[in-house]
Amino acid sequence: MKLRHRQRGVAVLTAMLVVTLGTMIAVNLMWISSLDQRRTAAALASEQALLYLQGAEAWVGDILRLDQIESNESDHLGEIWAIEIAPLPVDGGLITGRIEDLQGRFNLNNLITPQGQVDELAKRQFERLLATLQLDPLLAGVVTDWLDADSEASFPTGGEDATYAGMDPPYRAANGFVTSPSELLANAGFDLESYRLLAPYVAALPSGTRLNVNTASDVVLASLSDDIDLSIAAALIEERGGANFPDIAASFEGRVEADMLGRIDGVTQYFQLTGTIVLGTYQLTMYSLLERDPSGLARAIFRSLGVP
Ligand SMILES: [Ca+2]
Ligand SMILES: [Ca+2]
Repeated sequence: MKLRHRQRGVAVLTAMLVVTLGTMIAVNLMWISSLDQRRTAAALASEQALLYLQGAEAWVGDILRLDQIESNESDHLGEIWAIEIAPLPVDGGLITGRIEDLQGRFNLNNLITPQGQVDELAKRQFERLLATLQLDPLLAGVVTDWLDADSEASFPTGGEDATYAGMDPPYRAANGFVTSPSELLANAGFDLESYRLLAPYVAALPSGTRLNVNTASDVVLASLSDDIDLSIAAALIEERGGANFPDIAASFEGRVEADMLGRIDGVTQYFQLTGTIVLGTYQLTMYSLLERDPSGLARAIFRSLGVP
């Protein structure tokens, strides 16, 4: 009688254990499958978003090609590419975007010539740009060191391996051209605040580009010469109106050094598309650096997600 009672107790316990184990396995399976579902949905959304943004990029390439065919003699802010793209509804979401002329900014890689030498004229221009923004002009030496091949620090302020070896964690100077202005954040003397101040006025393009004065802002125009302050730059922008300078040489001769005159222009080869897509709860921003050739063909030579 006692034995049978004990056996029944064991049987009940075993049954409870089986039920508990079964429930645990079922819950676990449900959790895994719902995670899988979420993961699949996110992967699908991210792939879909990328495809949509690449579609937008092709569409923008077409806008730039048509502009080249219709008006290859100048590029300015009154042209159709410069107009903010109206939000574009797509299946399940919305795309927004804008095209910017990156040659209206100071090209950081111009600090070094394509042959690898420090370009003193560009360095002085960068010093003026920093000064206009009330940043330390000596940061120009730091950025030049980041780009130049050697490891000899600029005088009086520079930044080479010796500087960065002391950082936590330690790293080394790139000693090569930058692909994104955000690399400045790794440069000694830059913090998020100074970077954010400078970022709208700089670009990372192949070395040797000219500045498009038709699209340059007052801060960038003021970097061209000690004789152009912000108020003269504002007057120059007034002069070009919503379009281009009819005669760039006439507007800038006497205001900038002869060498600098050869570095300004009214046309653009490099544009940046900033495209953002929202698909349900998923959002993605892609930055495309577009290079337009003389025939008008624009292709992406660099793309980045999240950070330009
Ligand atoms: Ca044009
Ligand atoms: Ca260096």
